[in-house]
Amino acid sequence: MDKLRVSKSLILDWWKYKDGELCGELFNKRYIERAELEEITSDAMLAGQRFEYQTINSTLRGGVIPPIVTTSTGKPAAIQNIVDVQTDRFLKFMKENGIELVSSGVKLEVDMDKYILVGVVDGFLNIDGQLSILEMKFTSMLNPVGWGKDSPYAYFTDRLKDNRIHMLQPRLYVLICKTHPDYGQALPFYYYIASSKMMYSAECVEVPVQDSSIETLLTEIDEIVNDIEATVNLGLEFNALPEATRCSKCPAKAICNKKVDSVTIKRISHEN
Ligand code: SF4
Ligand SMILES: [Mn+2]
Repeated sequence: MDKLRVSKSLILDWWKYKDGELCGELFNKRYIERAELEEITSDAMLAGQRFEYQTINSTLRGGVIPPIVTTSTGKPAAIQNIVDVQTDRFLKFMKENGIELVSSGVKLEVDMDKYILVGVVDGFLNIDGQLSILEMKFTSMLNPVGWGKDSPYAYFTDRLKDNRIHMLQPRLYVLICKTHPDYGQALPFYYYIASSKMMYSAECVEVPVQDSSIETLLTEIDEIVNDIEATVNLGLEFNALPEATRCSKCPAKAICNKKVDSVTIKRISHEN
């Protein structure tokens, strides 16, 4: 097989697959066959893309500018108003703290011999002369109680089934910069998180990443790559989870021969 391209989403999807929450055939199509899949977007995702464009000039593939989010009648959607308010607050935050945006949407790849590490850094910042990594989030999960609580795979806490907080993205991106010849050092990592629900709620969080935690991540990635390669090299299949509702929303549905759309019979035992 070709060298695996190990990204944040590959790792997250692998965890979901191992937890029985992601169809193995989708994993196979996306990361092994690297097939062209449907793009499934929601208003929340479009708003997030537009937010990153208005704040740090991030464009879509091919330099396409994400349009403002509109309703079906073509008027700006309510969420676009939140994007605008949050954009002003971000620009004010940058100015007040003397932070400079150095670059945005930077694609990084590092050949690790056995696999390739890949990541797209939302932005590089200059904070008091220190180059730093910026990850932007526009999310409904920022709330006074703490965010990322609803999903075990939320990007901030990456709370795994064993309740471990993984912090995958900061660790992975710091690792990529450290091993990338253009950077060659562990850079500070910042999240800027803007709420997509409460227009005045936003925060900037620095996540310190120790060398030891990068070493642990490298070991974890090694194990994942070994597991995936063993499955492929032994000619085994990834466990598919065909089920009508799941398949109907699946980005691989047009090219998947395991897809089901019929009603199946389930047996429910109710007697002792
Ligand atoms: S269409 Fe169904 S079986 Fe095929 S990859 Fe998607 S979820 Fe899995
Ligand atoms: Mn982002």
